[in-house]
Amino acid sequence: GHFAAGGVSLIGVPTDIGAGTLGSRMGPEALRVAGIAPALQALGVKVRDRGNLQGPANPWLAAVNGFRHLPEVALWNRLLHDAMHAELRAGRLPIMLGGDHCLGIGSISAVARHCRASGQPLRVLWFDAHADFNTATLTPSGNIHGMPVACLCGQGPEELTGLADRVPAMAPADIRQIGIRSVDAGEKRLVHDMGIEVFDMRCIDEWGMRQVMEHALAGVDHRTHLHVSLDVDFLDPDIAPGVGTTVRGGPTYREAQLCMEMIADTGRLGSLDVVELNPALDVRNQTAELAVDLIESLFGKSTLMRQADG
Ligand code: HAR
Ligand code: MN
Ligand code: MN
Ligand code: MN
Repeated sequence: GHFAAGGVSLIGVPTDIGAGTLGSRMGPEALRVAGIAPALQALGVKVRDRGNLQGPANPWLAAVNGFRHLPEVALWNRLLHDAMHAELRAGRLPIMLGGDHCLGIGSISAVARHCRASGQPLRVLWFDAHADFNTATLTPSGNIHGMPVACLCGQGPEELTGLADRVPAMAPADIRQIGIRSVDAGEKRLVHDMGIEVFDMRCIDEWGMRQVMEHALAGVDHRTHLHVSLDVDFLDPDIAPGVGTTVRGGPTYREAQLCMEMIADTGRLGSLDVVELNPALDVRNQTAELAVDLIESLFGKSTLMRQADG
């Protein structure tokens, strides 16, 4: 059967608690307005919209000991971890509608925990302009959306590293980063020291997206749980203006579609984050609509077209 045979569950997480720009709290509604649920239904996927989680407001404070809003970030992530884990246990494919990328901590903590319980190997594909590997001492901003991968690998405060059944929640060997083009100096050293496999924009330029994705998916087998964490700032800002931290020189529409199509071909997608979409900065919801296009490909839209043709 289809890899989403148990259906998908949409979990809205309307917060910008870890970001440096307000507005990604509106991401879940923008994705709904762009038609995420009917788009998946048209592909034969059963969709349950679980609505939005409710958490603390964004107090918009300065950093304390290197973190902005640590208690609130921890609470949102605990709520998300529990919601995501419940969906996975019920055999469904959760799609987290963010919200900023600090939410990757709760989401992927739940996925990693579920994989240990079910004996499945985990592969996280982290699509982003940024490495998101800062720590309290390295961060230039205190914004926790710049820290989720470090937290998942055990580098961070226990409120954020300890959401799953063990610390670190995830091994550095379980993640591949794709599209990276903005990394802070200290962060760069830590990513290297932790042995994270990074396919940066230069790799994509020199090898092409097909070879990059073949490398990023190498070793994925019939048991692997694939988690996709899609930070919308991965995309070139010319096609995706609705994000708070744009970085020039990202993948084109077709390069991004190829990523999603190659993931669909594995048949191993198990969970998804769509984060950093900021409708306050978008133009006529085009970035949300683009995200929905990519999600359609992730769920096999073009594969179905090929089958229909042949
Ligand atoms: N590296 C910068 C910082 O840590 C900017 C991080 C921006 N992060 C995101 N998510 N938008 O990838 O402050
Ligand atoms: Mn499962
Ligand atoms: Mn990110
Ligand atoms: Mn980013």
